[in-house]
Parts: sequence; C-alpha cells; structure tokens
Amino acid sequence: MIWTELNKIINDNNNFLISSHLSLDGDCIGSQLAFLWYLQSIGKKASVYCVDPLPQKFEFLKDSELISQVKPQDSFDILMVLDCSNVSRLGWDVANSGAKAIINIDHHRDNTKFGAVNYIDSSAAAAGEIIFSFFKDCNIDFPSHVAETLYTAIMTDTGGFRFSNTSSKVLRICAELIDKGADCAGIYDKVYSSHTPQTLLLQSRIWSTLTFHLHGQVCSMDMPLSILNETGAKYSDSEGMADFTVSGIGTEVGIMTKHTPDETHFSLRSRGKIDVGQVAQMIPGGGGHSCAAGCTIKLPYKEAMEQMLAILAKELE
Ligand SMILES: [Mn+2]
Repeated sequence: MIWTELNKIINDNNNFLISSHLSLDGDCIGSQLAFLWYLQSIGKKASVYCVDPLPQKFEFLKDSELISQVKPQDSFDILMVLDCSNVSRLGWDVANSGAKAIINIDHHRDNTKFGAVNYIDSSAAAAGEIIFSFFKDCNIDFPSHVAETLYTAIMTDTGGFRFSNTSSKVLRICAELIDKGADCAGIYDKVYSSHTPQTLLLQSRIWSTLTFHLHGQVCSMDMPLSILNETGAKYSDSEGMADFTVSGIGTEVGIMTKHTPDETHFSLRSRGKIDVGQVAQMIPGGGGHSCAAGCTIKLPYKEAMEQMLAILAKELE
C-alpha cells in the first residue's frame, strides 16, 4: 500500500480520535492501541472512544484503560476508524462528529469505503496486519508493548492461528512481533484460557442450548440476554462461543444467537461451503467475512431462527 496520503494527513493535523466497532474484539482493540501509541509517540493529541466496554481479558494490554466509553468533549480534526466495515457498526453518530476527515483502515471485504481516505485490504487477516505493514513500510520502530497489541490483533482474528486466513505472511509477521517482544504463550493464556467463574457458568448455560438443524448441517447455540443477570456474567463473556457452533463433524454452518424479547442477533460461522458473509448481507445491516459474519433480525428468537434456517436451507440445497 502507498501511505503518502495517510502520512500527509497525520503530518498536517494535531488532534485525532480513534474509534472502532461495537462488541470490541482483539483486533479492534490491538489496532486502536497500536495507532494510539504511534500518534502520541510523534507528539499528536489522540484518544480512543468506543461505545462498548473493553472485555476484561484484554485489560492486560498496556494502555487498554485509555479506550474510553465516554466521547471526548474536545473537538478533533481527524477521525480514524479501524477494523470497522461501515459507520453503523461504530454505534455512534459519526456524521455529526465534527471531524474534518475520516480515515478508514480495514480488512473487511464489505467495507463501504466511508472515509475521505480508505485503506482497505481484504487479503489481510486483521486490521492489525495492515497497521503492522504501515509501521514496517514507513520504518516506524515500535516498542514491545505495541508488538503485543499487534500480535493480539492478529492472533484473535485468525482464531489463534486456526482459520484459513492464517497465511505464511501472517506467521512471518507474528514471528517478527515475537522477536520484538510479544509473549505468545502469555498472550494466548490471557486471551483464551483465563476465565472468571461467571464466564464459565455463562458458557455452560449456552452449551446446554446446543441444537442441530437441517439434518445436522446447521448447529446453533443461544444466549437469551436474561441469563447475564442470572449468572452475573457480562455480555462479552460469551465471546468466542460462536466458533464452537461449527465444530461438529458434518456441520457446515454454525449459529450463535443472542436475543432480547424483540430482536435476535446472529453470529454465523461456516466451514467454507457456504459464504455466511453473503447470508448475513441478506439481512439489512448484516455482513462480514465468508467464514464469520453477523446480522440482527428484529424479531423474537423463534421467528428470527425460522427466517435464518429458511435462508440456510436454500443455500445448502
Ligand atoms: Mn478484524
């Protein structure tokens, strides 16, 4: 990629706001923290604002407490949106943000190119991979805690180096990040195997809803939001559960739903035969990658599931 435009905007401006999508994940957190470090390291004023809270398991990342759920009062020149395919996924009113320009850096293939400048690379496994390339191409040397944030971004968006986006390039980048100080075993432990008792209780309740549909080709699990109160767990404690829905032999599509009495959110997973990104796009506001996508159907759980299963039955024919 050619970074001239991005470098010019960074040079010409002083106040930056960084933001990303709802339901924070490792990639959006790691990418934002890496960029925050960079802007501050060259003397710019920069802050991070996200609507949703930081999941506890990412609190080990240096400066993660700077990801604020309160929009800064001060005005800013440039809004940097990282790892976010469209403005509605930000969950706040970007149109009236007062920014002179939006810079959009992302790897989702359905990115709507909403920025004044758009750096979209759908071949990148993570937004963190694009930011690594920016640092590398521009000879920006970064400290070990930034290597940790970028490693976390890439590790989580490749499902711990298990998904088909785990290319040799990704592994070479991660080797470089380890050389720069990322502790791969420590990060894995903190992200994937450090759960609160409440999280494990929540996950056991979600597991107990496991159901097969369409002759076992589709598997679903469900989380009524009411069980958060019952278990004392947080919404983000269910993160990663969707991946288990597609782990059964013979299962092509996995569905993880989270629902209130009136609407049902779907996280879709595919083994590769069905493009769940296209399935999610059939629902207004939905989208994502071919093997992992999401959408919300504004109907109660039972009706929403019927609608989704009807779509999947056609796709699987
Ligand atoms: Mn991502």
